[in-house]
Amino acid sequence: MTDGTTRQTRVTTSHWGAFEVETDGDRIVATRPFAEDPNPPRIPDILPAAVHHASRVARPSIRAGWLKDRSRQGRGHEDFVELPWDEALDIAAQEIARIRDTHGNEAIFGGSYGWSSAGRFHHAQSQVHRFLNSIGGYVASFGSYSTGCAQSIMPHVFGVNFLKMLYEHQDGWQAIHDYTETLVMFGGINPKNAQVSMGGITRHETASWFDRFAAKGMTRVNIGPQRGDAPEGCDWIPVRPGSDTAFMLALAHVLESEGLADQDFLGRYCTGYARFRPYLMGETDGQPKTPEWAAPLCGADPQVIRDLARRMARTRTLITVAWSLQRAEHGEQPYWMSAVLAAMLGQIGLPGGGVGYGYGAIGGVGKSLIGMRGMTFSQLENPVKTVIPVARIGDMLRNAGQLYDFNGRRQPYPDIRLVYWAGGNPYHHHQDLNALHEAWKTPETVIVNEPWWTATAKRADIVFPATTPYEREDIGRSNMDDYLFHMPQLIPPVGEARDDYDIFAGLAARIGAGDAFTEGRTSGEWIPQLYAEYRQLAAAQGIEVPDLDGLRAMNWMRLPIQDPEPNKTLFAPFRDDPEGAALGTPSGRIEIFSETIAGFGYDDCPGHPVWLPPSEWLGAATQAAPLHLVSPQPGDKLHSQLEAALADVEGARPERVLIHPEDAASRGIATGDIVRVFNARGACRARAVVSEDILRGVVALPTGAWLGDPGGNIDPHGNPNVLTRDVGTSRLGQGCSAHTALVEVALGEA
Ligand SMILES: Nc1nc2c(c(=O)[nH]1)N[C@H]1C(S)=C(S)[C@@H](COP(=O)(O)OP(=O)(O)OC[C@H]3O[C@@H](n4cnc5c(=O)[nH]c(N)nc54)[C@H](O)[C@@H]3O)O[C@H]1N2
Ligand SMILES: Nc1nc2c(c(=O)[nH]1)N[C@H]1C(S)=C(S)[C@@H](COP(=O)(O)OP(=O)(O)OC[C@H]3O[C@@H](n4cnc5c(=O)[nH]c(N)nc54)[C@H](O)[C@@H]3O)O[C@H]1N2
Ligand SMILES: [Mo]
Repeated sequence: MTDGTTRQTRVTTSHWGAFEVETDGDRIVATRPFAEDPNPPRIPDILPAAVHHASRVARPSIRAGWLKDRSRQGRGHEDFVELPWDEALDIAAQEIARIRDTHGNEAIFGGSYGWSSAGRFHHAQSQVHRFLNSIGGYVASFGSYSTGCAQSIMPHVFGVNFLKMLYEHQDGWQAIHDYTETLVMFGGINPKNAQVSMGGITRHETASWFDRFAAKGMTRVNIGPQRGDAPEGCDWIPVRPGSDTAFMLALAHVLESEGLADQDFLGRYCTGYARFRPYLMGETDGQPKTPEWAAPLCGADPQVIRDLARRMARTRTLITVAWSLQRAEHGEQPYWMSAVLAAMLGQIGLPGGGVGYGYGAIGGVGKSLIGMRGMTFSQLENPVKTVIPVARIGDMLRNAGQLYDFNGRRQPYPDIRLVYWAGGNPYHHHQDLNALHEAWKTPETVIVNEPWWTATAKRADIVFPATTPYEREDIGRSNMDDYLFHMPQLIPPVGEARDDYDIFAGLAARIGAGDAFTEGRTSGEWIPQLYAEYRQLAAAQGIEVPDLDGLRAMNWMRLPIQDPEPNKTLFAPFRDDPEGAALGTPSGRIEIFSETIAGFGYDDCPGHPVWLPPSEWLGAATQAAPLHLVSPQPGDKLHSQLEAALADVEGARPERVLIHPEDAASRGIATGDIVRVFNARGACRARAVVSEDILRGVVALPTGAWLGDPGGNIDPHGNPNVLTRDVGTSRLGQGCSAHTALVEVALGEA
């Protein structure tokens, strides 16, 4: 749409969905909601300010000390020298080649975890992986910060790929609406988080579904530390973070002791209940896992637990578990135990019954839509086979050559000399950032592609300015969505920014791998090529999409994809035919006891689910650190993205911390006060919000505030990862355990 001046409005998409962008010449001047989205996020409001922010990286930059004599000291402290592109690319290419030729590709860490931006071609992580593969490979990472622990434990329990189960097989919202009578949500289901999905969900409907659940009279129970984790109107059973396994065991104890457990289901579809039952009933350790036992651990009333267990047995019940529960020490246990609890209820395989994971974590879960794949830019083959669990990067940098356990294997950490990051912000996402800063001194060189001077860019040696999606053409689509977008180049690159593709093409050419990386194409040639492949794939499925010029003219289209199975039910085929549709576990059944896991001999993840108190939780509160910190996802943005401009908004930083009135009163804290949140690992500032909606003893500080510059002993903006623990969930999952942390809060800035 043009109004005769230089103003134009077009649609683009992102991980938080589609939105309109108004440009005036080479500037983005406004964003507006996408008309087809019933519940459009406000996240893009700040985007014009962020894209043109002074904190954009203007030109290739190399840290002064590194440029002078490759000094590793001063990483994060020193000024950068700006260089012309050719010179900076020459220097970086020489350094990459030097490290590869001296230490081998095993010395290059290219895991480069992070969400970067939507858009199928210019996906930064795919680009960096392809580049590193074109020059001989790199050390990669397994799993995600989101679900790393679940990705390791759940295949042992259900014999399926965890993410495939979630996105392709779990009951959709329609089935839940039609069949579920009681929805038991551990960690809630939060429409705030469902705004976001990989590649974007165009119609944000989670909140509308909850309105329909309420209208139908469905019982909706949120179990966790915060009322606000579920939509308004849900019942709330406040429980302490890290205690869910005790709560679930108590529910299981009621089922078993009152004859409510479905013994037929347990016998026919499961293995190992006979090994688990003695533990549950206290025959092995003298401690029956009764509601009275669980009550002081989780802070819930025993009668509330008993009533809920009876109700769950009486009605069609879906247990849902937020990803946050496995982003904690022993995160394997609530995940496994929720499966056991669902098995005891005997409703697995019935519509609207059983168990499901990550509803509300991202918008795609529950959408019940499996769209077409395609538009994938190949990352090529990685000849290096060394892979670390994604959240173990600090351990890797600290412990080169040392052995560690991971899901039944024992392997050494590689000796990393070069770190290349594109599309992620480890100084946002990693735990115990002060400890990371020490570990970060070990590699010889750190190279980062970034649009903004993030904390990670500031702690690199070489920084290449990358474009944002608004500065390049791309195609937007997600498997979990029924829209297709042409993402036009809206403005020219800001400063001297280049696309990741062009940065890597420039480096690859200098290392003699130009053809391997580009296959002789520019990005302007790759997009038509990949789109043509996608179009063919679509045609083969009977779906007609226009050619690229046609899509360019349309900007976006709704795809005529219908879920072939809107009422699909997780594990229904298995329920119908347990032999013919046996699960992929060693027994072919749901494993309540796993011989495989027992065989690993891990005391932090034995052969059946158990209650293992975390090392930091309210049951182990100390005088120095009496409060439990949870660090949820921010509602007003995606992780640390767009933070540059958000931080400018009056009163927005430091980030807000939610605290219970009694905890606030005993510390003399009122809403709006600047406080210090601290423990032995670090300290940050935050702005207090006093609220009854959080359990006493718990504080919630969202992630995403940019870490301040090194040197100070307090982070001024409120980044919770100066407080969190950098320890794997267990030797089995080795996931991120961010939600396990004790802190103290005090009035004042000091
Ligand atoms: N305490 C605590 N910590 C957590 C969590 C928690 O619950 N608590 N959650 C964890 C989870 S689940 C996750 S997923 C992580 C998220 O952590 P990240 O995914 O690392 O966070 P983002 O801020 O999305 O980082 C993406 C970066 O890519 C940059 N970028 C965007 N587009 C482009 C591009 O086209 N090219 C390049 N080169 N760069 C681009 C952005 O500017 C941004 O700096 O955080 C984890 N950390
Ligand atoms: N707006 C927005 N949405 C996002 C993101 C974003 O950055 N912004 N990030 C996306 C990403 S990458 C991910 S992985 C998902 C994450 O999705 P989740 O893992 O579901 O989200 P969190 O926000 O970490 O945690 C949800 C809630 O869990 C509760 N909780 C913490 N510990 C416990 C516990 O031990 N027991 C119980 N019962 N509850 C607990 C906390 O109160 C917290 O508010 O969110 C996605 N959605
Ligand atoms: Mo995540």
